[in-house]
Amino acid sequence: MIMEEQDKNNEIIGRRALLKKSIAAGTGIGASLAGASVLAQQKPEKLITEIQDWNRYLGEGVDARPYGRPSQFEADTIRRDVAWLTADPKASVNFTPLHKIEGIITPSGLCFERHHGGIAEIDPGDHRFMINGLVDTPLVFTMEDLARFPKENQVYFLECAANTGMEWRGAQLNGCQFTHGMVHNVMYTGVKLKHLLDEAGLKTNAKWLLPEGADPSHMTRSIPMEKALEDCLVATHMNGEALRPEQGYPLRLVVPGWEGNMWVKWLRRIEVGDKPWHHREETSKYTDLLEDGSARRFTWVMEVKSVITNPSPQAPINHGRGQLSLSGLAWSGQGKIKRVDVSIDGGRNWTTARLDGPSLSKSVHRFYYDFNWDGREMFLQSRAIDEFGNVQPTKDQLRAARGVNSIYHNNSIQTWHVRNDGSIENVEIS
Ligand SMILES: Nc1nc2c(c(=O)[nH]1)N[C@H]1C(S)=C(S)[C@@H](COP(=O)(O)O)O[C@H]1N2
Ligand SMILES: [Mo]
Repeated sequence: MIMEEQDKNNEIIGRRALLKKSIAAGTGIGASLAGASVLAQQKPEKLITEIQDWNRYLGEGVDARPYGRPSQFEADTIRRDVAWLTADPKASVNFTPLHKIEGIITPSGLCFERHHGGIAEIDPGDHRFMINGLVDTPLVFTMEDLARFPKENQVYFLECAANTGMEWRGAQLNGCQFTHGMVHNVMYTGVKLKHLLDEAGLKTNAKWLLPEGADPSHMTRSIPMEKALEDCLVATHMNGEALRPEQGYPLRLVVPGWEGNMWVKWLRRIEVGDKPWHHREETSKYTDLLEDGSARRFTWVMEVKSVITNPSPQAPINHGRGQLSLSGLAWSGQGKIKRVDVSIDGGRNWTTARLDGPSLSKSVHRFYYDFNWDGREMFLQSRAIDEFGNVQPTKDQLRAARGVNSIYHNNSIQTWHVRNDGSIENVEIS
């Protein structure tokens, strides 16, 4: 079945060796055995027979990395931007390298960033958080005041409503980092917004909130009171340490399952009112223009979605045919993911993928599909279904409902075209 295969150390193993290998391992799956080679059949090579530098000389001591950093060999695992997307990096976005990460938690240094006025650099001692408007007692909190309230820990995804927005009219960006990388998933530590609102005392006509950022963009969004009382957090920590400056240090609003724009960073004030404010970020932006000229507004929930992260255009198949571990992410702003299906033939046939890792509400889920690739071209797709039965739509279904004017809320099924040589391209099929 396989003529030649390259192993990890770039040694060529002939057909005979491979056949023997599978017999020795006793798997009965023939040449599809993946990954390892039998030591006894390995040609002597330096990496095996000689002591290497890292095995011989003392390494750096505990004083070398007071704050840890990734291995120098992971220099490619970084956030990246798309130069032509925006005019200035201070009002721009970069993307999470989804094809380079595993599990469900996004490392803090890899979380995509979206700023409208650059990163505010705030000394927590100078930060004040206020609640005013339709409350019994307008309040000002220091960071120390906030630290006295009961805390909780929750893992949530944050997805920008514009994630995948460049793909509405056709396949455009070549890599899941760029098509789907405006999402991150971290563990937040924070105080329930409800506790703070209770402290101020809500008036009976208090129906809406307007959180505001301390950055030069003065980001504001109207949030209905039911959501604020249900599960919103005022967070100080992500992944166990203080929020990173780019994620809103020292204080950010967490609005689980809802579009990223509402998760106000550098949170300085919440005004309580009786109706929505209709500010810029919920009228001219983050509103979906339909074909008939009308607009969907207040489209808060991020609907069920998934993407195959490996293999994908930035992570082609380098090991040839045979055993393949396909992997991806799925999420729903409504709750948990119940099932993910994978297709290798562009949606004709579907197989249920294996969900792995914690299944948490409004968090990303990790899925795997382990199979034997016969070396033929593939059209890879994934389709997520959440616990309420919501099914991720095809691109055609989404366009039939919403047209092509929008950039927000594209949760449609993504297709990767895998060629015989393992290279991969972002395509669309209808
Ligand atoms: N104060 C403030 N909050 C903000 C923004 C901003 O520019 N200023 N950007 C919003 C947008 S559009 C998104 S998608 C998320 C991005 O969060 P992140 O930078 O942690 O990825 O923050 C939101 N909160
Ligand atoms: Mo956003």
